Amino acid sequence: MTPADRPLLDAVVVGAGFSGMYMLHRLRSRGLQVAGIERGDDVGGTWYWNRYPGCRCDVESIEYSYQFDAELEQEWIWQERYASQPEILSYAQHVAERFQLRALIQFQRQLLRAHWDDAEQCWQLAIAPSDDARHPQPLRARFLIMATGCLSAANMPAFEGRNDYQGKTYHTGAWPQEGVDFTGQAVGVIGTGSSAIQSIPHIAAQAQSLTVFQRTANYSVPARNRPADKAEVARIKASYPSFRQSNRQQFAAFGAHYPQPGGSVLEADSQTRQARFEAHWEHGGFMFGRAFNDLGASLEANEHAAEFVRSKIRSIVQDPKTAERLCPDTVFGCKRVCADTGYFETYNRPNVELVSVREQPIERLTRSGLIAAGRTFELDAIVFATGFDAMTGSLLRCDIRGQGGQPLAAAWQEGPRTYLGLMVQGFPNLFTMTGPGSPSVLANMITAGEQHAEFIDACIGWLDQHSKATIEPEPEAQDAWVRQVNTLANGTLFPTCNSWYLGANVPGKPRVFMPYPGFPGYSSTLADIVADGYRGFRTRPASR
Ligand code: NA7
Repeated sequence: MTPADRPLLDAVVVGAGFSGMYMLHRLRSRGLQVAGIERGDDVGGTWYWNRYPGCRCDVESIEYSYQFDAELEQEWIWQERYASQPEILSYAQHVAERFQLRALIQFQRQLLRAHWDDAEQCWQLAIAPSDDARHPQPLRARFLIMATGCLSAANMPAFEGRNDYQGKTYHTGAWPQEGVDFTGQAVGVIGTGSSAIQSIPHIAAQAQSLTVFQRTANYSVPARNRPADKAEVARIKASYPSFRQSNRQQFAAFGAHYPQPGGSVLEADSQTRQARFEAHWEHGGFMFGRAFNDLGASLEANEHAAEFVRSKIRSIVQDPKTAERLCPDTVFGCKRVCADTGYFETYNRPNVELVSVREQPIERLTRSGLIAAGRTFELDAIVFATGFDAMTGSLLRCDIRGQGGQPLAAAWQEGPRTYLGLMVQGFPNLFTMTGPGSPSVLANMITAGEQHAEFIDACIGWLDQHSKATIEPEPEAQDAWVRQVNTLANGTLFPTCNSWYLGANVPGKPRVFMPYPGFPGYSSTLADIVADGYRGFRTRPASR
């Protein structure tokens, strides 16, 4: 088959999580020929893969849902304050059925290659079964839309002896569908990020023994999960549009109904300070960081929140040495704060041990366990709760080449460079949903995905209306955008520690702050750019 004979679609959407599903829905509604490509055997994205015990969203269920369809919004009833992974996956499946999306999606398929064909003004794609890259199928599309998620490329540290280990290994982000029974086993968990903090209490309750290998202590606030409050849900649903509208004015596009920030912690007396922190701790969830309005702005202010959490850890964890090891010394909130259920309490169990691998890292895996902190551990199973090659990992694992055959990996050698987190100069008609340089992980992800789907849909409509075949950023607009994201990030405390926001969790990854801080400002920028005829973008008419 010559390239010109290959089927030409209007768009291929890679990934059938919340962003990809809505993107397909929008483009099909516009009458375009679209196809979805999905690695898994069903929809759900993040919520399809992360099936580890205890997995749940840290954004409240009443907020973490689509808002594009009023009937859908009203008919779906969330069971808990924070939805569990199975419930969110059911919701994704419900949406796929309700809007008949599955027919558009090729499941268990991966995008291997995407090469821009300047003569044909389209993307030449190679699609293969998820588990077999040997016999890819060709496909062509005018637009390539990557909805591959920000936290979907697992980070597996390259420990020496990785292949020697004979026990079972699991990554929290690729958990077996059938679940795992740890009964009677000696289990090791590597990592103390959100996935570890959620799963550890469950694994500890089942396993014979649990050893947690911690490199960096993490802040966590009780989630205070509970059954959904029916009266509160009814009240919010009765005025859902205005609830959504007020959320869109929030820094992270959610949290309008949480207690609003108090004044400056530095100006509060010690009694007010303590009372306010206590109230927010009792309220639960990572909106604890809103107890005062300057916790994210000044190190001195931040230290008050940090010390409050440390005092809580010391009061919960009975063994003083373990408690000290669990006390973080980083800036509160520079890594995403975790919301837990019984995490610190788990260290009071006799079958749980915390091992610090900060000074003496994990040396190697052995046939029957691992060596760390100068000790040998015998383990039946090792859980890698080691996170993700965030934001860029899922884009760079495909061989994407733009104009002149330039690989995306080369264009991003010194860190991702985008315009609006949506497009990359030199890669025409490639859209990155919730890409680096957009609010993405610093926002309600479903809202951020919907915003991008609507932008991309309207943009394609505008191009067709104006008889344009291609669009990409102007180099100057992209440079200015990268500068703006950096300037905004440098005005916060986010860059002060080694987080995945900075790519600092993956050895060798350039240290660049990737998400755009501030959803409302971003929204008005998008609106202005559209109103200005897609300012900062370069378009070309059809070449023939
Ligand atoms: P995270 O938050 O990136 O956590 C990964 C954890 O794994 C973290 O504690 C890391 O320590 C640890 N880690 C990673 N590599 C190693 C090695 N080589 N040795 C020891 N420990 C290691 O990922 P999660 O899956 O928990 O959460 C991701 C997001 O999902 C979360 O923020 C929520 O938004 C939902 P480190 O801190 O880097 O020292």
